[in-house]
Amino acid sequence: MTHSLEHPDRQTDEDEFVVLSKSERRRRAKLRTLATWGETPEQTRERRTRLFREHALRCGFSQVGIARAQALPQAQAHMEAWLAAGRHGSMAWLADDVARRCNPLKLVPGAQSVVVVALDYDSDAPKTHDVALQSEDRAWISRYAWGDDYHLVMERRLKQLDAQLTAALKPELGEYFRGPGGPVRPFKSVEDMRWMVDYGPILEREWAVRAGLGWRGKHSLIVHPRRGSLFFLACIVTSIDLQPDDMLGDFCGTCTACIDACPTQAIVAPYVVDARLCISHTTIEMTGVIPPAERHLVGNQVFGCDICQDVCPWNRFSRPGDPAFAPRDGLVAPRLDDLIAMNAETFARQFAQSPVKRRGLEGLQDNARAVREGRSAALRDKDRDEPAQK
Ligand code: B12
Ligand code: SF4
Ligand code: SF4
Repeated sequence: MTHSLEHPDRQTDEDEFVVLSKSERRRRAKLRTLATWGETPEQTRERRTRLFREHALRCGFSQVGIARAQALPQAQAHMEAWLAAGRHGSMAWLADDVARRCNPLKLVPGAQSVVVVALDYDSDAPKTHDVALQSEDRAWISRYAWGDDYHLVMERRLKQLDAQLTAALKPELGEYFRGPGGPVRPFKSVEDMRWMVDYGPILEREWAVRAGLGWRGKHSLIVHPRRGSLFFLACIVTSIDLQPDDMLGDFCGTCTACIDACPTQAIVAPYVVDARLCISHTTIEMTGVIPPAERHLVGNQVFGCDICQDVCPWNRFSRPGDPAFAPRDGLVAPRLDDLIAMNAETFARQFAQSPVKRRGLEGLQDNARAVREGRSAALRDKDRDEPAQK
């Protein structure tokens, strides 16, 4: 057994250690003994692993996988090179404390496992090339942003999962928990189980690969052989020892569809995206108006970009997503003019609890105007070139 959980003579009171009464000590010891009675350490580990999986699926996640927590020196070297080349663009926060981002043991002392959960978000609505690229008066909002904000949806479920696991494990882990070689800490989810979605200092895709949730596609996103890539990820770092999953192989093969389709050549090498060139960065992360020189490249896209995923053959297998992500009325290929004319009240209603809210009405309208200007410039260029070709 790698854990030493027996600290019956203490209890936490706002992180102060106090002495427990004899009867309380006995009661807790009995509870723990009952919880793991007759189990080998391996069986305890298997049972806890099952518990994590079952609760994650019960909380509505579509996939769950587990990896052994460890530092990722190779990913760190790649990330440092990526940052040194300035590929993070305006996202300066990505360069903060890279060593921590690449080592879950710096997030949770004594971390043993990284649990990765996924939530599908696809729907039957058309793909980028079906609609947006064909229609000059239409805009494209990325399919991940047609419904509720995934941060909110995933956070709600992670909180639920955290509460369920804490309740289920408390009898056997008690109030105290000792990570291997780590200090004695109260068994509280914030200390022994830390979950994060998206903005947490962790390389979610690196862990998704290790936890067997898919392989890293050449567009850098995680692809699963039976669900494609249209799912979100979140990680739970825990000091609980769990059974890791096997990794899947890389099934991109000789395909380069995503690299070839990217309108800005943002996939600078297989598996490496230069965020500065990525339309998702230009339309969501970058502050200010899209520079005139880049407008013709963003096509119809006013928020995010789906092109590299829409062309991926594995997305034939994508699954209908959670109802929270179902497209709201009018968000699949909205009219550019409608976006540009939208007032604050309509924006607040249409984009309540949506990821687009973050961009704000002004930002969305700046993008929509830039798309329209980019289109007009492209049409002017076409008109100028066509007589010359005749
Ligand atoms: C910053 C960020 C972005 C940035 C940068 C994208 C990027 N590729 O890094 C921007 C704004 C562009 C972006 C866009 C999108 N994002 Co984003 N993004 C993130 C975020 C918050 C951090 C990613 C990060 O750390 N990037 C830093 C770089 C260094 O990381 P990296 O790509 O993993 O770097 C590795 C490789 O480059 C490789 N590498 C580097 N050099 C070399 C050299 C060789 C030889 C090799 C083999 C490898 C290699 O090693 C590096 C370290 O592992 C994650 C959430 C998270 N916390 O992980 C979501 C996340 C990756 N995004 C996500 C999504 C959905 C998107 C979009 C699809 C949204 C949209 N529709 O517009 C697009 C897709 C664009 C794309 N093709 O990547 C999902 C992906 C889900 C999935 N199935 O994979 C995530 C996981 C969010 C979530 N919680 O679900 N995103
Ligand atoms: S999201 Fe769009 S711009 Fe970014 S890499 Fe994919 S296709 Fe290229
Ligand atoms: S489009 Fe092709 S190369 Fe790109 S991720 Fe999908 S299978 Fe891999």
